[in-house]
Amino acid sequence: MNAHLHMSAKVQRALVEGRAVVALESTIVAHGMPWPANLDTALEVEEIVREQGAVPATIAAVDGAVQVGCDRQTLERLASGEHVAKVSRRDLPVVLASGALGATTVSGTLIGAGLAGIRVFVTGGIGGVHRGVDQTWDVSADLDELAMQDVAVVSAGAKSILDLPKTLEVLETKGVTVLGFGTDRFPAFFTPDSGLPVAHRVDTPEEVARIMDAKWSLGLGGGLLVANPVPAALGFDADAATDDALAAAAAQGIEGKALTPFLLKHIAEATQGKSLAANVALVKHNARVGAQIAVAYAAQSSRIR
Ligand code: PSU
Ligand code: MN
Repeated sequence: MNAHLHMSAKVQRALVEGRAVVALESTIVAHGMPWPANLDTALEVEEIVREQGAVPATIAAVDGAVQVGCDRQTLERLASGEHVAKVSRRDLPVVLASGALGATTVSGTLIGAGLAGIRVFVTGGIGGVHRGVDQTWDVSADLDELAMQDVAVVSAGAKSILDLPKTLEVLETKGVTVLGFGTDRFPAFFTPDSGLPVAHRVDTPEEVARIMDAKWSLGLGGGLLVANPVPAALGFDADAATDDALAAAAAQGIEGKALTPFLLKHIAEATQGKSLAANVALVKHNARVGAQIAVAYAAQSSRIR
């Protein structure tokens, strides 16, 4: 194995034996949620994955390596640390060379999952094309990485702070297969329906597993986005709070990698924690569905082999 890639014993064994493994990101822990909800959620999400019969693998940059499968102590450091780097493809070499602790974004986590051979990855909501892109050129590296790695990402659509029509256009251009899980509509993170259609609908984990196999066995590399809506009871309209957060970010000159964490924090405060509760709920929901997809894909692969 490469000196810059470390797998936990549990994850390595599961992969060798062809059992279901689910990758989890660490930026949501370090920068996406406040302490201690972030640690509680990270631990509960891992437990949900186990309950469904899969092995969780939280990915981060630790001691100079991409760590695939974090222990509790590392999760605690990620959740409580003041100076944890936010790591996408661009940042990864620098953070690895310095040995600093880094939380991987969807893009950074996709790299780790791809290197380890993990085919399913659960997050909250992916990054995408930011509003006002004509001025800022701010397009998340998540979209490029989704196109490059052979991984199915389960997410509650893309974050509602984004320009969702443009985000879907870029996904189409890059050949990322977007599937509505139990829905014909693209979800918008805090709400189950963005008003935009998805090209393809699926209703079972087995269907997703068959689509994954069709894509990769043919050599059509790259990712899939399984868009899983937030449970309706917990979804809510965050439009007003989002507009407010965007105005505050513009007034304070917040941009680049600081923007997404700033907006999420601002919206959580403006909604008295309602958005945080929805965020926690949708990640857990994604973990359940993602683990079921990983189990279905592992079962299907063992039949094919
Ligand atoms: N999903 C969440 N909360 C988050 C994120 C996703 O529920 O905090 C993070 C992911 O790590 C994603 C990142 O990759 O936000 C996008 O950041 P940017 O827009 O700077 O690319
Ligand atoms: Mn950006």
